[in-house]
Amino acid sequence: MEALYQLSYSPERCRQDTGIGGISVHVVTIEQPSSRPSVGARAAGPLSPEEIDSYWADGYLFVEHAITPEQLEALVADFDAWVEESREHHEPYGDTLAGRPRFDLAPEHTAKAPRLRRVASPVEVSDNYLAVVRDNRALDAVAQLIGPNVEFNNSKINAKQPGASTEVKYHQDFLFQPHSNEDLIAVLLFLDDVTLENGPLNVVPGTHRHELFDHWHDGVFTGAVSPQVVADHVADAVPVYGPAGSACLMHTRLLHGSAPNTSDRPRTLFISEYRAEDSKPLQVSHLPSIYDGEVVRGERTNRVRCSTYEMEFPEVPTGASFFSQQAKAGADT
Ligand SMILES: O=C(O)CCC(=O)C(=O)O
Repeated sequence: MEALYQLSYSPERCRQDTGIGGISVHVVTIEQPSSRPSVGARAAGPLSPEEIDSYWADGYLFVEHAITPEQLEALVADFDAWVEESREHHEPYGDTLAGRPRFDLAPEHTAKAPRLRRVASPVEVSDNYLAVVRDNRALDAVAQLIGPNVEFNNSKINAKQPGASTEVKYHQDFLFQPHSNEDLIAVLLFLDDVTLENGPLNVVPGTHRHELFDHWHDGVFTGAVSPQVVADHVADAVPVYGPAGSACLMHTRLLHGSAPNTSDRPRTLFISEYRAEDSKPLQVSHLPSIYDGEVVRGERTNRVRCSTYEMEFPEVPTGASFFSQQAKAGADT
């Protein structure tokens, strides 16, 4: 299908003067565009114009059959082998480029009931994972949305074994990875059927067009928004679920989180992040990879494109994953 789709760019900017205790405070709200600026020809791909519009309006898109059945089978087989291997370990293990453990275990992990909750950069230890990040149908969709030139950024597996208490607190991915512009998309690929009970991703549609929320609280980078932000938005959250092999494409500014797995079925996501080739990282990666910056669609242009925003730089994690950062947020965020 031909999907050359030029979208117009008209950010609205409004300024309010607010009097607080006799002090005049200038609150600047930047309403982000609901569509991407036109930066050359869009790539052709699997998404219809309506799906493209829906992505830019809501900040996410659910896509079925994002990989082939053969790709799914290979990814699941490798992950099952890692879960078996984790039975022999009592604490996070393996090495990554960052010198942190590759395989992260939840506190309740035992040999009998393994709770492997995170594999950092599986592409470095599995040809099957590497082949999928380099070529899959969801990536074709990403190229339509932020391409034609697309770079791989990072990848990880987030797993919730049956009954796992693992919860992901509400956050925006961009607050972990400032770039020169915000054309970054996470592809959250379902390696299991995702249901309402096994800890689906919950997203708050439209929040990618609003502010960047602070993820620092009382001088601590918690990797999560404040309880007040959660209270303000949680009623609008929607779960994203569907059969294995589906994917959720998510804008880097979208507010999202996910709940513990209360079912007897696992919930495993393979999450790959991609960025427009002209979006340049402004800080060392929180999830370094030898494949970071590989052009996976289109070509290298040697250009940088900048958008306007303000945020505090994140803390680069020292633990096995961001779960240890989010643990600092307390139980109520
Ligand atoms: O594993 C999940 O449910 C959500 C993952 C997530 O929010 C993230 O990795 O940014």
